[in-house]
Amino acid sequence: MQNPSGEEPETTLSVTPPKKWAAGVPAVVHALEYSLEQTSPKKTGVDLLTMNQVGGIDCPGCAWADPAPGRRHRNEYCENGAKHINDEATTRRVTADFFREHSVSDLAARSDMWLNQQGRLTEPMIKRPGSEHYEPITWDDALGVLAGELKTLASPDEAVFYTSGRASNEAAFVLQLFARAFGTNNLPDCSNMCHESSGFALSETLGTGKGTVSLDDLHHADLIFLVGQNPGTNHPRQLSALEEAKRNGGRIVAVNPLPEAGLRRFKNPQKPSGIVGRGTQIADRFLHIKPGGDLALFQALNLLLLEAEDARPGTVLDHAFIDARTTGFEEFAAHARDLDWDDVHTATGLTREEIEKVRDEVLRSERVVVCWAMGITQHKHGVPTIREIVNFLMLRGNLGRAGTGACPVRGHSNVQGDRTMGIWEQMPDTFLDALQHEFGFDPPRPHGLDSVDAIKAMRDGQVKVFLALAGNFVRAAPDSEVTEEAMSSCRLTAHISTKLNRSHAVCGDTALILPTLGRTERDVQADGEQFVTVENSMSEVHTSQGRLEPASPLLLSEVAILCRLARRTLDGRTDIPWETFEGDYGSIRDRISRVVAGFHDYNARVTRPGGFQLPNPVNEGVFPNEVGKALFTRNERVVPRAPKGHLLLQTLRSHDQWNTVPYTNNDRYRGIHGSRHVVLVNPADLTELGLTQGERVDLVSVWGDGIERRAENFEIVSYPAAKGSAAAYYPETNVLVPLDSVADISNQPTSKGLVVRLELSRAGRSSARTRGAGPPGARGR
Ligand SMILES: Nc1nc2c(c(=O)[nH]1)N[C@H]1C(S)=C(S)[C@@H](COP(=O)(O)OP(=O)(O)OC[C@H]3O[C@@H](n4cnc5c(=O)[nH]c(N)nc54)[C@H](O)[C@@H]3O)O[C@H]1N2
Ligand SMILES: Nc1nc2c(c(=O)[nH]1)N[C@H]1C(S)=C(S)[C@@H](COP(=O)(O)OP(=O)(O)OC[C@H]3O[C@@H](n4cnc5c(=O)[nH]c(N)nc54)[C@H](O)[C@@H]3O)O[C@H]1N2
Ligand code: SF4
Ligand SMILES: [Mo]
Repeated sequence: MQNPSGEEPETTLSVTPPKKWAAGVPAVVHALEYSLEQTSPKKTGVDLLTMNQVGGIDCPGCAWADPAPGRRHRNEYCENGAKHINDEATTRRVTADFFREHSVSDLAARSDMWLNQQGRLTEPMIKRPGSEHYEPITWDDALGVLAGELKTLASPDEAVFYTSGRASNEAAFVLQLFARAFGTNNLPDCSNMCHESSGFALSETLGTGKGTVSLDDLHHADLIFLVGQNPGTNHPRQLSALEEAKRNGGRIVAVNPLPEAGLRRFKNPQKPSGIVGRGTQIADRFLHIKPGGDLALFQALNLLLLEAEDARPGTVLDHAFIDARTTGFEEFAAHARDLDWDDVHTATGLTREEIEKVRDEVLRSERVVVCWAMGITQHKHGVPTIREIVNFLMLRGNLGRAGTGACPVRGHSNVQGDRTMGIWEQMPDTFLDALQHEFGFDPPRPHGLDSVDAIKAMRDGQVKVFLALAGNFVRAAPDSEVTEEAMSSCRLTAHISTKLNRSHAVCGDTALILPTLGRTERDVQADGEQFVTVENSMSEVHTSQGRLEPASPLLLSEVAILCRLARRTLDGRTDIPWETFEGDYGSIRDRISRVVAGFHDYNARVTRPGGFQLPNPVNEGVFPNEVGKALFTRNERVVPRAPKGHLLLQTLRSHDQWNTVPYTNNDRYRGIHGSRHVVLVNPADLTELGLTQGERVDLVSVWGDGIERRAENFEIVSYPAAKGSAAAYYPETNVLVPLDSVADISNQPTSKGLVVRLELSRAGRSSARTRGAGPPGARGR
């Protein structure tokens, strides 16, 4: 499978029919294969048995919730969770010798997979200006260099502090506290590129940016919509919840341009029936929607509900809910009635009859939940689409009751918690007031830079220092070439990381690698062994405690690195007790309990089995938005179109990757093996475009700034993608996403719905090496 250096070169692509079911025995075998590849069997067993158990490690994978403590399986994890944890617990090591051997430009020429597979980072390293190599540095000196650079800035706003969603609540709270005490709100995060559209749409309409649904709600829903998400790959244990919902009589409507395996059948590997049986059918109804058609779909459904109410007054809409809890219904309804069914058909590719069948499902259902993820948020009109989903839920009072609600399915395991802790460039004044009251300094009030604006500011020379708490910014961000130039133009870039990635190689004049403990590892500080806390997609807050020996004795915890940096940088400018925080994370949680709403008695409540659930105002009938009521909205009509000869491209995840980190070149459920440089296109589109499966094409994105963005040398796979659409993997295709192509209102990059054309490849295939390496795998501009 892999050569000794860990690289898995791209081999000849082989394509098999997409799978009709997810999980089952192959999932278990596959997870085990990756585990054995990365760690010793003993270690694998130790980790996995404590994963998602009371007192154990929170899975570092996605943010899906755990069942109540008494209802957990002995193996409460999925294939991908097992892969993620073993990727962290790998026995491979990146040492000082490694950096002596590999220059920065050598590293920049390697593939994402190769970089990740070198193993865990083991000691702090510095690349000095003009040098081609990282060299070892002591922690003291490394933090001294970083603090020194921060102190020379003309303004605190010349620094940016990025967070990726694996960071714990404690680390996140300390980072935002440090940034604000330093004097800036420049706190971009991966959420800017993920669920930002959900946050904006939900805050405006409901007054909370979070989902309103618990696992129990899902289990007891009559009807669940899965819109724009691929649970079999990205939230595998969601399938167990869906299976339970179906056992309770629930039905499922899946809406997706791709017939994803996890939307079809689920063979639960934790049950005998999942091993020998046919598994559970997941979607009762599959809407093969065109990309970006969801706004039109929900507008059409809403019109059909209004018309059903006209036909049988008093039987369809929940007037009690609408009258008591909402505002704007009349204006919404007037707008909703003015709908052109031809446009709906063009936007969705669905017939009126198909949509009417879904309306009938809705009318038969007392309790409805809508789940969504990147297939919605990453479109230009992600915010209006989510607002329209909220309209849809409100019409029949599907909010705030058991078995109902809005479920934005979060990505990273603690991305929601990081936001709760204040990682956001736009935290409201109430939060900043509480910080001020607790810590006695004046937090800056102007909003800071989000991810897209941070890139622009770096590019334009306004930001000089970039510090990342986890993540891989240059690969996660859009317009790879612009982002790389922006990052390289910084005076200093520093990364608190567990594993090597491209952001260490494409770096500032001075660059620091600050290696840190992962979730799996024992974290011992002055006051003894520590645990951290996290919040899942359903607002449950609980502990996570690693048990493994750290990958290297030189690792510091995220909290320790940040506290030491804060002390060095702020020179006693505040009386924040950084040293106490570092020694005892309970002392951080004490402060959180006084600053963040819903966290009273944090230390006591979080150590109860299963932790505690944060209150959701919507479920208490309260809507803390500007109007104090749930808001019906009137949303524009959008018919996404690609000019003739073009397709709408989505960039998405394979089954074998964690965001910017591919584990293998396979995507088992979609039947893709041996290569990630593939583009999935509907056979009818291929005929129209005069192309055939197996041909090599460049993907060229069309954007009105005169710059050519090109991802080279992708092999065509004929695939049942919705007509007019194409799909290819992220991050190889990030080069195609223009920095200015963002979602309205949320400023989230449009990683879905890009207009592209396919040109027969100019480059041809030079060698397996160039395809596996040279990361963007692409050339632009
Ligand atoms: N194994 C694994 N798990 C992960 C991750 C990972 O990389 N690997 N990443 C984590 C993170 S950070 C996140 S945010 C989540 C992401 O979870 P997902 O949102 O499931 O991620 P994507 O791979 O982007 O898939 C988007 C899905 O939306 C569909 N889609 C695309 N465009 C449209 C559209 O216009 N309409 C509709 N209805 N559907 C559309 C796609 O076909 C695809 O099924 O996963 C998390 N979990
Ligand atoms: N084109 C396109 N672009 C996208 C997306 C897309 O669908 N299409 N999706 C977007 C989304 S939803 C997201 S969330 C972002 C993801 O963007 P990021 O969150 O920035 O990227 P990740 O790949 O999750 O980061 C992986 C790195 O995190 C570090 N790491 C892992 N675990 C830990 C830990 O415990 N502690 C620390 N300190 N470091 C750790 C490792 O060094 C690893 O290399 O990408 C976005 N970009
Ligand atoms: S569903 Fe998500 S949180 Fe659960 S085990 Fe799998 S990757 Fe981890
Ligand atoms: Mo995400």
